[in-house]
Amino acid sequence: MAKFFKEPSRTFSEYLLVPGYSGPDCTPDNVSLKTPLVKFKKGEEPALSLNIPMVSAVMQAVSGEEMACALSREGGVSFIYGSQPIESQAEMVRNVKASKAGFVGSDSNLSLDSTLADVLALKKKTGHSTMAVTDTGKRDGKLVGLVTSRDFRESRMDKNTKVKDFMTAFDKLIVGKDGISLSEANDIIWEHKLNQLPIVDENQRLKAFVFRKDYDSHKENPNELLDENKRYIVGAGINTRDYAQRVPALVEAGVDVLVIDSSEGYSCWQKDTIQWVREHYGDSVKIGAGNVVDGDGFRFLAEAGADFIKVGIGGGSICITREQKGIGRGQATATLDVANARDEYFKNTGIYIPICSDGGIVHDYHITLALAFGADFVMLGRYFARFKEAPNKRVSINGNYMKEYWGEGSARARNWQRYDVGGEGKMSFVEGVDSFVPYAGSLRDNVALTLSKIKHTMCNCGCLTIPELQRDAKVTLVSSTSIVEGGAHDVVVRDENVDAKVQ
Ligand code: RVP
Repeated sequence: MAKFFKEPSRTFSEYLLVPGYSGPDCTPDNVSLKTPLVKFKKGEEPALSLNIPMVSAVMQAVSGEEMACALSREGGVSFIYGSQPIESQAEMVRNVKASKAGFVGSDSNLSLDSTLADVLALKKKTGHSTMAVTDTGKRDGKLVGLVTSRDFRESRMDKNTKVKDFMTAFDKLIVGKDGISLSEANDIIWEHKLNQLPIVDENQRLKAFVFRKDYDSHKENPNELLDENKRYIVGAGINTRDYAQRVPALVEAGVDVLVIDSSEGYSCWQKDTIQWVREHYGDSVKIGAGNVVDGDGFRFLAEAGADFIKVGIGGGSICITREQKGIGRGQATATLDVANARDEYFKNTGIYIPICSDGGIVHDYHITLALAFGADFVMLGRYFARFKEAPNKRVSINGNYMKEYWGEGSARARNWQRYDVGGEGKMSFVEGVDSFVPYAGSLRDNVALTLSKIKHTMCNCGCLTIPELQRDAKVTLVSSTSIVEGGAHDVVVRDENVDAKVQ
């Protein structure tokens, strides 16, 4: 007879936190959101930790280089999507590692023969008004000039004017030498009243820019997650097919942590992949695995040697796996079950394996609930896809800005390796949709607001750290009627339409 779970599986919206005692020290400023990213032995420190419990999803629409830098700056980690050729994924990792905190790789590049029309198109695409002119038109070419909005008058100039005729040429530029420190670069910026300083090597090849505004924000980023060389920490997704080629390329590019990206991870292929990594790199390469939704799946991947384990099947906002295949489990129940298995494993072995609740976070408080249910951090797709740093396109629909957001199992991404069950390597049916999400602006502003809510909730619960929340949180199931009670109810909420009728 099949095994039946006694309780229905539930999702985060069905729960609330019940406050605990808050003492005088229980203030948001005193809350630490530091959390382990990879496994560690009792009494030891993990080799990698996060300063905030958030990572961005292994998705084409979410985790590119700009997202990776922006999130690491705030204390989290992006996992660069693996559903692309090995070389381009490794290049993205290399670019993130090349953009030291405060030093930014040039994403807007022109050649001498580009035209004003090209300048305007590029500005529209990237939103940036500083453009490098290089001999190759690429980010690492020899720097021959710079174009900023001060160099042209759109209304007065012919769109076919060549960049070489209106750029500021190299000999008129003030540049920094490759290898200078951020504070030296900042001194030059201040001394010469610049908005940006191009950094070039001894062959005049462009290495990076330092922007005045970035220097200011760098100083304001106490949570920044950097390696020992002050470079951003970055992750990457891999699959269980081409790991023998992909992993070496990513490691060579400088990746800090890998994750096997799969919708269902309780499989021999994940074990083989982890084994291969251990045989070739020992413990020096960190690798997460998943996704699982119960203790059996957790124990299997723990024994296989995973450094962290992801939880969640079918809860993603763009995911239709449950409808298509009838597999999955409510995200709250899955997280709780796996967290219990993790705690049991820790008791028996002295090894703590962090777990990540992946998918289905709709409201900020769901993150706090996921942590209270035992997650060490959460992975988010929809949340980050809304931001300007995501690699997806911004479009205007009915006068509102939206961002495109599509699942890895959609016909658009065609990431069949994520849904691989062996056999022929192809996509048999879709498990994800193509959609839009409202554009929400910068990652920095939104993450700050989310963290502020998490910290306030933790204070209400009397908890100053994530382990305290995991240990002391009091959680209550809510009835559907009390969910209604939680929103504004029995009042007419003012909006423009109502206000217009008020005399
Ligand atoms: P969400 O944050 O709710 O948008 O969910 C993101 C998660 O959904 C991803 O981290 C991944 O686990 C899952 N996903 C990605 N693509 C698909 C799909 O096409 N079904 N699902």
